[in-house]
Amino acid sequence: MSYTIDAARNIFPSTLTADVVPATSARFSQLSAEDQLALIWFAYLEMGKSITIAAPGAANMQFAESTLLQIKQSSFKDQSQIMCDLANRIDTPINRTYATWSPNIKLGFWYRLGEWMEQGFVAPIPSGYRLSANATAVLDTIRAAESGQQITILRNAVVDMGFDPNQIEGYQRVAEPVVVPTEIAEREKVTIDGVDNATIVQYMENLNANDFDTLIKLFAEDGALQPPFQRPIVGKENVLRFFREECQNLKLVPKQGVVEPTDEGYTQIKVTGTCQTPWFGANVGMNIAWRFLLNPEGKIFFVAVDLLASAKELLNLVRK
Ligand code: ECH
Ligand code: GLY
Ligand code: GLY
Repeated sequence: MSYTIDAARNIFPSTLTADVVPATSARFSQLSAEDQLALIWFAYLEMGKSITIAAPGAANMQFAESTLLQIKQSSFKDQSQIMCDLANRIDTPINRTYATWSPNIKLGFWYRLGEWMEQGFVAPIPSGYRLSANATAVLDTIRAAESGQQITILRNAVVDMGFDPNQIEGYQRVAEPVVVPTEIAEREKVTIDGVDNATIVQYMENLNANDFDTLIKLFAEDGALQPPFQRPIVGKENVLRFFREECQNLKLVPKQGVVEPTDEGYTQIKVTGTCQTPWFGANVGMNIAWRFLLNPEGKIFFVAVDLLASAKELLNLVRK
């Protein structure tokens, strides 16, 4: 008997994740499209006072350019309709295009629409728009969350818009091109208190260097990666595609961890630290745990990445 992915998901069960994120995303999805758009607008404006968002790179924008132009050339009434349609996730040509985009292209698209709303090229949220009581409550919950949790809720909202890709037959995924990995000489060395396991250190260093082809060699053939609040992505090929599409230019800052031998020659390792996204850089350090299960050959059979409930959880390295 060896581990199953389902069993692996339960290693280090005392890890406390930020449940406020899925709970708030679920409440958000119940709101009307008008409330959703207005709520994000208000949240985005407020957050913008304390954290700066980086402009999307040209690589992210090129795929959205023609859709953006089409929207810019529409009437205010049509623009409002297009944005509501996105939130309502109905079947429209724009929603089908949107569904094919990687998260970063979707975020870049909304970044540009937000700029155009400010500049008067795209229909604004009606001045004096009053959020419903439910929407106000959701906004209050977001206000009270840590910045890493706030940006995760915003990202979820953007990723979930548009038509459901599972309902589009044989669609082509669209993602920005993969950048060249950082030169070996320029790579930052990672040190983790309590963990000198070479696979774990190389995982961090290769991900930070965008060296996904080397990174994927650390995984077992049937290995899996579970991003925060998602189902595991199973199998080397799928994990590599995820790295290429969604993991460029992240900065992982692991700080401490524990290594423990477990059943049948497997090793479980928990590491905590922070992670930065290229959108916010050092402005937002998300508190993260990595829960690894290495197989007897030392390959990654499973790794869960968790967004932690609070900074206090960084110190929770116990097994039970
Ligand atoms: C406006 C109003 C109308 C509606 C909308 C608007 C625009 C909103 C905009 C929002 C922009 C939001 C952004 C959010 C970015 C969030 C990024 C996050 C990244 C998290 C990454 C993590 C990585 C973890 C991982 C690690 C691994 O080891 C393996 C890989 C991986 C206002 C117009 C919508 C513009 C830019 C949360 C945690 C550590 C699992 C990836
Ligand atoms: N500015 C962040 C990105 O384009 O990914
Ligand atoms: N999930 C990686 C990112 O959007 O930055």
